[in-house]
Amino acid sequence: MQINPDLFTRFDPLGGTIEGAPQIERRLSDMRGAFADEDAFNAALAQGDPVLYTLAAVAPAHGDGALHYAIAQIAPGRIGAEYYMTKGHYHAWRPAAEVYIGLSGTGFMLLEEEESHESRLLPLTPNAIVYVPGHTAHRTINTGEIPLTYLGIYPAAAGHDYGSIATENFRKILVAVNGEPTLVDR
Ligand code: PAN
Ligand code: ZN
Repeated sequence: MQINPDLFTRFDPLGGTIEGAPQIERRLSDMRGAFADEDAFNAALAQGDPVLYTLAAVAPAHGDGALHYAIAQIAPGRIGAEYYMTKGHYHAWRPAAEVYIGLSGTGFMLLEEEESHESRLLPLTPNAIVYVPGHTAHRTINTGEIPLTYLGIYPAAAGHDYGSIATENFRKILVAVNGEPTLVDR
């Protein structure tokens, strides 16, 4: 049966897919400027252009008050010492909050409040729920050995502002120090 995810669908927490939702890919080449170690980024890109994460979004059109949601899956890996992660964004409509639910794998969410620049690092694992307040840049990071999969639910009106992250990146980076995820200044 062809599923129309407008009112009902099913997802695969290991595959990161949602029935009826198209899946988009973000490759290493889409991430220029995101990772702190530019030499490591260029060296990795010279070896190939792997998919770093996929995103399957459902965007029902139900007018004011509608919600959208997406399942993302980040591959395990690192660029230099920095773990594979998402581009990260603010919501274009800054007051829009988001709820993240961990489905499989092990990782973190890095939050950065726009005015204070205060950073928060919160675990994202199965059974974890992370609330992302409005006015807060958010990025997801896979620190594990297997894909990290999670669900995000956000107002349809939120929109994605990637430009602000592209011009001014997160102030903190999550790197492996003696094999342990460690938050340090960029
Ligand atoms: C998530 C993100 C997902 C991919 O659904 O879109 O984690 O990250 P980027 O959008 O930063 O590439 C979300 O926060 N939506 O608002
Ligand atoms: Zn978001």
